[in-house]
Amino acid sequence: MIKKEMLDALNEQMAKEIGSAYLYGAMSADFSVNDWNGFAKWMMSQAKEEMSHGQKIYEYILERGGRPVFTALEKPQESWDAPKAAFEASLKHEKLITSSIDGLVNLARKIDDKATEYFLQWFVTEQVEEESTVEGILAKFDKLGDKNQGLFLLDRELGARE
Ligand code: OFO
Repeated sequence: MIKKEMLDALNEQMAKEIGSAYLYGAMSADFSVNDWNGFAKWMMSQAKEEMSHGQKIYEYILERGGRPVFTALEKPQESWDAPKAAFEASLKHEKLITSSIDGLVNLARKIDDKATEYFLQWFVTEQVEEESTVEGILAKFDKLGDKNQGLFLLDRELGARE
């Protein structure tokens, strides 16, 4: 059975992953109401992915004989000044999530919970990918400068995400 300290930390992380889904859902809504339908689709896919991250932790907790606990989530911001600002906020958020995952790995090591340390490796790798994807998108925004036509093309490109 998993130790309480680790269980509590995993439950907190589950809330953070679902909180990421909340944030990206709010970004998707903001894009939609501003007619950036490609960005909206991309962000909604991201929100769904975050829900699946929460689900992974949920299942792991159950597997280890613990109880997944759903806590209240903070209301996310509702609107952003421009599409790029939302992606910048997303990168900032992912960096926080990365340090949160790193903290969990450190805790698993400290209490010698090898199973959880191994379980968390998937998240460590995933965070590298998450940060790099958003950094790549931001690099494209930078290349556009203030050219509106480019922004429409980027909106279309991101809208191709499944
Ligand atoms: Fe779950 O990777 Fe983003 O937050």
